[in-house]
Amino acid sequence: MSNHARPGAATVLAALSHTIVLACVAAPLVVVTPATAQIAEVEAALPFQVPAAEVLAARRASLLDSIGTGVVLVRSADERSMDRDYPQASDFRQNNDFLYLTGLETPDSWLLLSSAPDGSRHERLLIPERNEMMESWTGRKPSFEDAAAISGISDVAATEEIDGGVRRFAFRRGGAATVYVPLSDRTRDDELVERLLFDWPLEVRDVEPLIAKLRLVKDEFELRTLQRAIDITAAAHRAAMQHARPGMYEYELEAVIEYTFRAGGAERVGFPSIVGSGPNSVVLHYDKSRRRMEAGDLVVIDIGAEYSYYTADVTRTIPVSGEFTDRQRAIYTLVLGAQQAGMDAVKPGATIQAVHAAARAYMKDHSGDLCGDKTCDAFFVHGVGHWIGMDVHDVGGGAVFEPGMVLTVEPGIYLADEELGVRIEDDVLVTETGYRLMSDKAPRDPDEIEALMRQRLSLN
Ligand SMILES: [Mn+2]
Repeated sequence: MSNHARPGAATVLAALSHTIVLACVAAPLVVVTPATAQIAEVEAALPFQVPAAEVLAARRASLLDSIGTGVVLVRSADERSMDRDYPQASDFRQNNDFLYLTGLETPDSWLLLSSAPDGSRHERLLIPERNEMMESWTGRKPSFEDAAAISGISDVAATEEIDGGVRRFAFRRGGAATVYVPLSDRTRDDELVERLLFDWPLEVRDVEPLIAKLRLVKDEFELRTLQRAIDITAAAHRAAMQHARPGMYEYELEAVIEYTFRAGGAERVGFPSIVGSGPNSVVLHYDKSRRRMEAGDLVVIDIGAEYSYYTADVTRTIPVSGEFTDRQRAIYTLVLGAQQAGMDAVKPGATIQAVHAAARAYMKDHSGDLCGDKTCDAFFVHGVGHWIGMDVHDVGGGAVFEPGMVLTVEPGIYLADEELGVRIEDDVLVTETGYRLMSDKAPRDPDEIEALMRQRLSLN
């Protein structure tokens, strides 16, 4: 608005007529009340969980075991600026490695660990001091005692001690010659890290691969938490199956899904929800959700709730009308078979490459003439899967499978000419003898999907 000018009559009229036009064109606002029954199946809703202090202590001990002698520095995420970055204070998300080792969601914090040549170890936590003036805006922040109780680290001091404190810590705790810090693209340019470390004669190494190795094999807390994220995501898929109908916009279906996430206790989405119908079903990372879905479309729904920092990643492809056409069902069944072949290859000692090869081989061998003069694997244009955990594409690289690792198995076929995309993605735990399907609460059999879609819930 310009200066303090009062709106003239013309402006008011224009605004009014705009409203009138909108009222004529827009459909009446539909209040969505989905999914309550689905959530009831995911037990009682539980809020955010952190591991017990003993679990966190065991993770830190494992990290020090893996370095032998040295000092570890891990920094928390920073608070984001409400003015500059994002309008919500609640948008803060802790650095995964920091949370994994401390259980703390405090910003502007440091974890210091040391392991001396004589075998002695020390742990220290630096967090911001409480500021009661600020707490009338932000709510209560953890005190040093609170942080000690959550993390199991008894030596807690103020963040300001990082300057100088790191050197004292390193030298006093056994004159460690090696310092391990996260050396990602982000931290490499970090002025503070540089000032603290690179102007003194110590060897600096990257700690991230060492923590990644630990995070790759999930402990009991992680499996429980991840299972819950997956159960919430499966509930959202069932809700989507019961609400999808021709004429609905993709964003309406996305709203049903994300409502279910939040109602189940998920803090946020693990990644932008993909709800791609018709022509969008062949776009792998379509996340605009703006199209009106029509009878005859398939819709690819690739979603993941994030619960207590663990992210599910489950994809279902469903017919908007509630019934697959023969053609859609034939492609769907081929993808499903390829997925099963991939999962059957999951066992200790195998690799993601082996799973990929098994899924692709099945698809090639069972294509018949479904994809014209090519075999359908020509239209399976991405990798078969990835680790999941605190990141949706979790750390760990190309490791050989061991019990406790969790990966996705997600073949797809994308026929752009027919606007026909099918992806089926499940979350699979490597066990002693093979695998366990963690996302089995989201139907993937085409008959089961159609049966659930027949139980349509009304949005009105
Ligand atoms: Mn995925």
